[in-house]
Amino acid sequence: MTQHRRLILVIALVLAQSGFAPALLGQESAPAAAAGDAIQMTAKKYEFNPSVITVKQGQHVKLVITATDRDHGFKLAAYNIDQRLDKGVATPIEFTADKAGTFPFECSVVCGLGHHRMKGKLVVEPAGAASP
Ligand SMILES: [Cu+2]
Repeated sequence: MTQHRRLILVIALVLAQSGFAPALLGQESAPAAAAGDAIQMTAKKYEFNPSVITVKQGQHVKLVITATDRDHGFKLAAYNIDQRLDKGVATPIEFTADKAGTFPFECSVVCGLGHHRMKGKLVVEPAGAASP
């Protein structure tokens, strides 16, 4: 190995440690898209976590929900969403939050005695509201 190649290797290693590796090497992990980040959620008897989701009107929302203890469902009637959540599967649910307001969501797969109280809410802040 020539001195020159060794230098390039060292630079590559330094970049790799500072987080530039994926860009440098064109690797698999998708870069985090600032505005369009997925919101990770879990569902279990008898709650969603988080149970309150706040987004901005007009935002493209991507939820990724994993049911951890058994099958559940995610029903957000205001946005015509009713998605089954199979146990252990990270299930993506995407929509554009075009309506402002507070909208309830709930489990849509009967999962036990507490099923009816397995709920949460989506808060869509109106466009033009105070923002940083
Ligand atoms: Cu349920």
